[in-house]
Parts: sequence; structure tokens; C-alpha cells
Amino acid sequence: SSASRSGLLSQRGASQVAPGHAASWVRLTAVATTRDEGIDEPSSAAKRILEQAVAAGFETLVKAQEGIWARRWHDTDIAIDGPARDQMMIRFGIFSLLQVAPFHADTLSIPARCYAYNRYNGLYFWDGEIFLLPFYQFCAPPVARNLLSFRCRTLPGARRNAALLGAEGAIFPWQGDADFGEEQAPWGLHKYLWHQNADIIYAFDQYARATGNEAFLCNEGLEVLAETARFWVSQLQRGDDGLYHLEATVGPDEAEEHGPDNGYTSLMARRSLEISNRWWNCAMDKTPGAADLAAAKLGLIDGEVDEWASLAGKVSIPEVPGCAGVPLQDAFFLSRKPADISNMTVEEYWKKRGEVQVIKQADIVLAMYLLEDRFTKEEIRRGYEFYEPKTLHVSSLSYNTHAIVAAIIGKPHDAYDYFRKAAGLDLDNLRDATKDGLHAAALGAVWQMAIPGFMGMRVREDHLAFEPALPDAWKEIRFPIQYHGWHLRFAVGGGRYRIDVSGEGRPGAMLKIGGASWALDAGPTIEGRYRP
Ligand code: IFM
Repeated sequence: SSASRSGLLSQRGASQVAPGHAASWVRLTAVATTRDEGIDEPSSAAKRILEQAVAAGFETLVKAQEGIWARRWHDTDIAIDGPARDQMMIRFGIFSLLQVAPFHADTLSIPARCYAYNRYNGLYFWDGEIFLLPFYQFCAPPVARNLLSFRCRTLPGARRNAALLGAEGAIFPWQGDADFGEEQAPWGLHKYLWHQNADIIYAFDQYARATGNEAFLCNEGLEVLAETARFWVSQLQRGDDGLYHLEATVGPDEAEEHGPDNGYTSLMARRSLEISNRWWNCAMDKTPGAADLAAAKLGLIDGEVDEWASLAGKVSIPEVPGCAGVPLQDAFFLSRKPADISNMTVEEYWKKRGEVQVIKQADIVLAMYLLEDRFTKEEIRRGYEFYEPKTLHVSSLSYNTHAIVAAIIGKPHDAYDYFRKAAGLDLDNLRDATKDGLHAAALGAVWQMAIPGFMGMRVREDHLAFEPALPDAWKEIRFPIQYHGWHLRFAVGGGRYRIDVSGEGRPGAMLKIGGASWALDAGPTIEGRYRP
């Protein structure tokens, strides 16, 4: 028999077992939703799935499940010869990312707290594009494509968000749902929390560069590229200094004050305009039919695409005085009192944050990682050394960012220390917040700390680059990635690397590691040395 109350599904069963005998029950459950492709009527679909499952039998179902998971692990697992705790944290991160991935549909994304609890009501944040997408685009490209395609689908909602603000184009929500893509953020945050609009465009670009799937941007992506650019154009105001300013925005730390020239938002808005310009030019060149169609639909006017690039070059990015090349977090930070935060508790932080120079999460440090190509290593080092001692990491997006940037600037001990804190965020319940659900961004960043971080992997203009700097405690790392259709399996450690290449990728794709360049179509195995 079965009974249900609101919020509760339950089932009762009874059977008799003779003393000395064992009994086992197999319970089959089918879940179907309208978010699954081709399902309009979930209850009859669930019934159908269940009937098929019963007909197949338990053993067959388990075998099929094992096959799916074996394939997933084959494509994603990172194995290290190193501390068991590190290995466990890495695998927990990867498992969680696989468990929440929309392999099957582009009608939903990944909630900021996974499906572990109701914190944030299952809504979607920029966390998905910046912290999770890199894993999928290198290990499960169809999932990355689904996540981005989800944004294309919800463009109408983003247009409505812009219209509500009296702006042009489209602004994706800071907290969005799966149905309409409309803003769900509390406290009127949507009036000034806009960086996600640029983060999404950044992710589109990264996806195309990593997978080689330019067609996606040059077709489905065109409207999103144009409408987000139009949003920025309508919001950037020319100042007396001849530069363009965002008058009142806030960065990733949503609890900060909103004001002029927010560092993270301005940096990312600038990059977003550049990306929209670049891909529209690429589409006009390579897929003119699609570009003409989209231009006509959007009413794109002559010179509009060029304007995005020229405006990008004039976005105001104030710097920290005396810290050349290091963007200033915002207009308020330096007016607060310097403070030693080494013993500050989280409670003290919430009380004092408006008075003293204390930062909740990495904003500028993150921007320096994402936009690494526009900074010198020296500038990144200066930025890290300025912001890091002032950051309390009261966010799941912060330890991990510091681990990666510490790796970039050659601070291996900081990098490993931050890795261990970041990777343990949920399993060690470091912020007493795991009860509210897993932190998706932190789980995605475990992969980023290992591969872009310790392996120094970057997608460059015409190749994939690696600068390995493994923690002393890791003797070897083995992992797969996909790049431009090639399947690569790495074994790296102790100054040696071996890469097995398979699949049929883009001819001419190149990889650089240890100062050597390799053509991926040249042979099945690449071996060499790097300086550890
Ligand atoms: O998106 C983040 C934000 O940057 C900081 N607060 C939590 C959000 C969801 O993880």
C-alpha cells in the first residue's frame, strides 16, 4: 500500500519471513519530470519507466548503472599518488559534480547547493558558469553545452529583467529559476548585482575555446552575445574623465555596498563586451547566414558590434594607489580602517565589515585568475599580496580561488594549504554550513585547483598549455581531459609526463608542456620532462 502527505512520499509493505530465512526487498523508483526531454506527462512516463524496469529486472538495471558510472569515472577521475585525504576530497568533488550534472537536458541547470538542501531554494547562480563549467567542458562537454544552452533558452526572461530595470538588451538573473530565467534575488539585489551577465559570456567563450565548438557561439549563442552587450552599453555612463563607468554595482560579495566602478563587475563587463565583439565578427566571417538572420531579428544596426569593442577599451578600472596594475575592489574599501584580521571570527566579521578593511570572498583575486591574460605575473602577485591578508573567506568561493592564484604566482605552500581547506569545506564542515546543503561552487573548484591550479592548465589562443607544479605531497597525478575533440590521459609527476592521445579531434590542435610543443594528431603517446 502507499500513502502520501504533502512533502512526504511513503510506502508500506509487509511480508512474512520464516525464522532462519533471509528476505530481501527490491524497491524500484522512477522519477520523471517535465524537464526531461520528450516528457509532457510525468506520471504516465514514470509508470512506463517503472514497467520497463520491472521487465528488465534488478540485476540488469544494476549492470546498466555500473556501466554508466564506469564510463563517467573513466572520463573524469583524478587519481593521485598522495595523501588519502586529498584523494578522497577530490573524488567526492567529482562524484558530486557527476551526480548533479544535467547529462540529459538543457531545461535546467545546477543549484548553488546541489540537490542536498533547500538553501537558495534550488536557484541557479553564476557559480555554475565560473566554478562548475570548466570541469564539464573538459570532462563532459555535452553537459557544458546543456548548461550554456539553458542560458540561451532563458534569454526571454533575461530580456524582461533588463526591461524592468529600464535597461536595453538582457540581464541574466543573479538567482534564476528553470522556468522563466527571471530574477528571484531578494532585497532588491537585482538593481545592482550584474556581474553574472558578464560571467556567462566569459563561460561561453571558454567553452568554445576548450571544445573547439565555435558553431555553438556563431549560431545559438549570437543573440545572448548581442543582448548582454546591449545591456552593458545602456548602463555604462561617460564620465568627465572620458572613461565609461558603471555607476552603482556590487561584485560577487553580494553583502558589500553598491557603488561606482566596482572592480570585478567592471573588469568582467569589459571582457564580456570584447568577447561579444569577437564572436560576432567571427560569425559574420564564418557563418554569415546565421549572423545575418540573428542581426535582422535583433535589429542590429551598423557599427553596433564595433561599438562594443571600442567601449570595452574605455571602461574605467581604478587601481589600488601605490599598487600598479592591481584593480581596486570598490569605492569604499580604502576608506575603511586597516585591521589585523588573523583572529577575527565570522561573527566579528559581520559586525565590523563596514568599518575595517576585511573582505568576505575573493573578488579581485578571482578576476585576476579569470582574466590572467590581461595581467602580468607581477601584478597578480601584488594583487594577491594586497588582498589575501585582508580576506576572511566567509564564502565557499574564496579558499579555492586563493589556492589557484597562489599556484599561478609560485607560492606552492599557500596553494596547497588553501587547497586542503577549500577541498574540505563540506566534508569537514568548515563553515558550519554543510547542513544547508553542499556548496556546488566549492566542489567544482576542487577540479579547478587540481587541473588549472597544480597542473597549470590554460586554454591559450592556439593551444592548450600546462605548467605543472604539483604539491610536494603528490608524487603523481593521473587524469583525463578532452580538448577540441581529442581525448587525453595524463600521468604527470617527478618531472616526467606521459599523455595518451585518442579519439578524432581537430587536426592541427597543439599542446604545450615542459617547454615542448606537441601536435595532438602526431601519435598516440606523448612523453617528456618538465622542471618540477
Ligand atoms: O554566488 C554566491 C555569491 O558570490 C556569494 N554568496 C553565495 C552565492 C551562492 O553560492
